Amino acid sequence: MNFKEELINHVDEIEAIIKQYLPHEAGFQKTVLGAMNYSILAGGKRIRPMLMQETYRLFGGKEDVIKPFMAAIEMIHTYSLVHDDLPAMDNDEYRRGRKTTHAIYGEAMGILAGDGLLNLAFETAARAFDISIEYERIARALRLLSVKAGAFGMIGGQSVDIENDGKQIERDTLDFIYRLKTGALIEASMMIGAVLAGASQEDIGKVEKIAENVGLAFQIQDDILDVTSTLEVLGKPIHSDEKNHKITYVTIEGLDKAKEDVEKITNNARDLLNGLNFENMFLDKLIEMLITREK
Ligand code: GRG
Repeated sequence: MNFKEELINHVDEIEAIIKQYLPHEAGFQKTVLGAMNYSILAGGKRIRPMLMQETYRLFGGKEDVIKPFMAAIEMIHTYSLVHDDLPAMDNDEYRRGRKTTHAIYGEAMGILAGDGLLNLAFETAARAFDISIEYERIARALRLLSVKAGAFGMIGGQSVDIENDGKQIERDTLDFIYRLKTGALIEASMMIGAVLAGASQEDIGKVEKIAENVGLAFQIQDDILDVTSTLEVLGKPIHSDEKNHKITYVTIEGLDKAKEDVEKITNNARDLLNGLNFENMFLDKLIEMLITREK
């Protein structure tokens, strides 16, 4: 099996795990449950649960305890996208090639679907206590999930991003935004994998550093793709960063340096990964793929 086939199999496996934890669309609140399912089942690369599972495997993890956390991280990621697309934030009508949640269900239901997914994420992650008696590891993983998704993680990054919208920001502000807005959930994904597999404190610290690099490379690559792949709006091709008037790594450093830096940062992550006393070839290839991806 080549890497691409392996990747497809992994995504299929992850989709099946996520579906296991989704609500049935029944009862008086079936509209919000439908909106939650609509948003999480819209596709997506499932990179965060994949990084989590592969980091768990890297440190020898073989149990089902990782599964509720894999679903939970994708629920949190999805809620962040649903809220990011709202009129009060990016006001986007399309994502992943289909209508955004609020465009279908209305703004109020978009807010509630995001809130519903965030709460469901913690309810789901807490199910790990029914699967394993490694209570201390699970509690540490839950804490990581809350911190990295919260005001000292993704929400903090998004807030600084919103506050600086349309302003001429410097590299240090951009770095802060990227580290938190994009990086924090990637750090949570990989660190939770390590924690649940029982990795040492020293190795968990190394994983945080690897994930920080992966998150940064991933976001810069996203900026590059924004420039190199065009969107059609009203029949006219435009670049998505042009649409949002955003300052990005590419607008500050230029396209060539951005490409160079993605490669450097990714290689740094891979060197750190290969310096551990554990090996996971698939994880290494997955990280490499982040710089060659085209969406
Ligand atoms: C609203 C609290 C709150 C946070 C929003 C994730 C986010 C923070 C905003 C989305 C906008 C954006 C470009 C964020 C950077 C992270 C990023 C590249 C998200 C897209 O993740 P992918 O590419 O998406 O993994 P898929 O669709 O594949 O799941």
